[in-house]
Amino acid sequence: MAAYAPLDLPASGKLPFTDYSRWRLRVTDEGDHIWHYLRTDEELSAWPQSDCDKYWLGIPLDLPPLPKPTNALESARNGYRFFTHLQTEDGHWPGEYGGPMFLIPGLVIGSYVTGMPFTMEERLELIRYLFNHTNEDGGWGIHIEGQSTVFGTALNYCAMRILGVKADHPVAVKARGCLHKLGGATGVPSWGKFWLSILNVYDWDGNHPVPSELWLLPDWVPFHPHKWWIHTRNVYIPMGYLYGIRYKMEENDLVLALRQEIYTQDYYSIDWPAQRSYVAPVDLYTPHSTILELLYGVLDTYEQCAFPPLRRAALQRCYELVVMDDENTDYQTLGPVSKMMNLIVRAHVDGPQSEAYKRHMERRRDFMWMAREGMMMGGTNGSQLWDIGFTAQALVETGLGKEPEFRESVLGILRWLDECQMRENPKHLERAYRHPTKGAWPFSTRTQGYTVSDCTGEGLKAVLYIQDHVEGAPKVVSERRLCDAVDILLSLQNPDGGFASYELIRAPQWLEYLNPAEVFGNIMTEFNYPECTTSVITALSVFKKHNPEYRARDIEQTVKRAVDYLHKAQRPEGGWFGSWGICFTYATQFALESLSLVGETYANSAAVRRACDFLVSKQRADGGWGESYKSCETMQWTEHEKTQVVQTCWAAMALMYGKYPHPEPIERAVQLVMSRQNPDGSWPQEAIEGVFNKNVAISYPNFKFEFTIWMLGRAHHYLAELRGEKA
Ligand code: LAN
Repeated sequence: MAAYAPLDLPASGKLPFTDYSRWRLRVTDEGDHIWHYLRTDEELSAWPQSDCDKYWLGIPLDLPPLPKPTNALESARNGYRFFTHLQTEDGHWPGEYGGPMFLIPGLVIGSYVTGMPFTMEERLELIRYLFNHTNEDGGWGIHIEGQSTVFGTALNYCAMRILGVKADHPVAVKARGCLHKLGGATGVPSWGKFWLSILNVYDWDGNHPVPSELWLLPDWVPFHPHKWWIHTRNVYIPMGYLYGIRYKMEENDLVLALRQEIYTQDYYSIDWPAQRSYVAPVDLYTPHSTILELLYGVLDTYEQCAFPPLRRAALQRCYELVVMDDENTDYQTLGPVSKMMNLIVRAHVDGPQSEAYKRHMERRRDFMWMAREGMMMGGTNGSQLWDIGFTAQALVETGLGKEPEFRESVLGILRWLDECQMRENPKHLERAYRHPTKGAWPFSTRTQGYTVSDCTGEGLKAVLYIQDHVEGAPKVVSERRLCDAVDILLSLQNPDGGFASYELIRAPQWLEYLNPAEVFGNIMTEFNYPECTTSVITALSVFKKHNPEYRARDIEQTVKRAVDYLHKAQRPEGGWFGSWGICFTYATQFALESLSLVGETYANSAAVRRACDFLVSKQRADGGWGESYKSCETMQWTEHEKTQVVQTCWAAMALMYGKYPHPEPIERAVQLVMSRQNPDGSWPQEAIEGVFNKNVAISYPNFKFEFTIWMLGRAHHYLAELRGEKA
């Protein structure tokens, strides 16, 4: 394919492959992020590069140094001064959302097999990102900080080759060497087997079945796929379709070449059925259970004689579900993996002339983010609401939100929050097995449009904080809409009191034994999460102060049961395990925030005392905290080699929520965080902050502003109070 012709490239990705002064981020009315490359001088003079563009591209902002802070509040203020440079006109903070290293391959393979091109600049910078994220051994891991795996290396190798890197390029040679050392692509985990089969460089016979027929079962069946965790089922719907038709790219020179390059044996001599359950040991996080293996035995046999009318009906059903997700999200779909799989299904069924094809092609760009080290595929179409929610609360709680200097910024936040709340349920609700959305806030944008429990909680809190505490702020979000948000929150509580991520827990937890994706943990069902539960408890408590009448009894009971759940979820060592941020530090901060709102403190609660003592025991000699993403994998506290600013903030916030009576640990945390601040008010990027599915780390680069500002501002007042002074 000419659009993907091989390229002559530099030996490394150190220097940009494109002119970085030409990249611009356009924010659409819906809050989506689209990176453009300007080609003409007219365009360049009509559209100057903003500070936000420059920051994310790694171009120095050349801001003058700010007055050196003499206390924590001044440091927070300087931090916010810097942060306002990154706020866009519509009021929010764009940000990169990278980390996972299995998303570019989906983007590239999906585009390639459906004939969707990239611009030359996109190709070059995607390649450069891959170059810049190789490990020492030449391979890639499942995320940017992880050791090389077959999943990361086989898929990114193919992506790189499709994008135009020649087989004899030094980066390709080294990556191939690494892949071969790991045993070659036969041992790629099941999601990798799938992508390579789509590309026609892995035989479909090397895959266990992905039975689309499950969607024909009656809804009440305990393991019916509509009860699976929404990300898992939304991946397995298009996957089931594409497996069912054994979709594959036509053979071409590149396909034939890749078959020679990624294996350690002759492609045509591979025993494919023997590879179905084979996954390289470095990749294995959740090995198949015996029950799953037995089930696969049955399914492998069924597949030999799949009943054609049944298969057709099942495929039709999966196709309908794909279309409904496309229509509900304006072709963004729920996430980056389903995005590219749905795209292939629609390209196949609807064809390249269809509206669906064109919209899908356009919407790829919402996920493509330009960074200093090249172009990546984001974990979602951004973390817009999540970032703005924390920023709003940081501003109000520190008092910075009241300062005239930041007034415009705060009002911008409120405008954005107002726009972002969902006013309606999705077009396809019950038929698409969706939870209602009216009144909810999503993680990214209203168009993506999925309810998330804690995003609704943070969104609601952020609005209430600004509308009720910033003088003169217009009440743009009406009481009715605030109540709609409360209704959504109340609808999401599970019987044992906790809150999960997108929906109620719909399936029994034994379903986890059927987890077919060897690289993730806890993906089959929703689970309760202390983090999500906290956002809901705190939002409801804040709302209750604002409006003591609306569903007062429901709120009271919900909060009570949620707090009971939190108590039960505390670990014997004193912390809470975090599923979405790293790790015990993250979740313990949330849990203590909840407990503080129901009046539990170090003085009166054994749980809070245990938690604070646990955190204090982890404080380092330099005054900070540092926890590695490995804690999330192993579920045991694991120290990071370096102290981390963001985690220091979480730990110090936790101590303040718990009303920890001794000032020293908090003072030392403040010192550490202040000592790492740059003269322009910013903080440098440190280790990765977030996580999902236990095994994948994901970046939240705006956390280094949100939680620093929040913690420093709060600590200023807290420490003054402890010392009996007036802040
Ligand atoms: C996210 C990001 C945000 C996150 C929080 C709001 C922080 C959390 O409290 C609830 C769950 C949620 C919404 C979440 C779920 C899983 C996501 C969407 C992600 C971690 C971002 C990327 C990830 C998604 C599953 C990535 C695609 C990979 C697959 C395995 C399908």
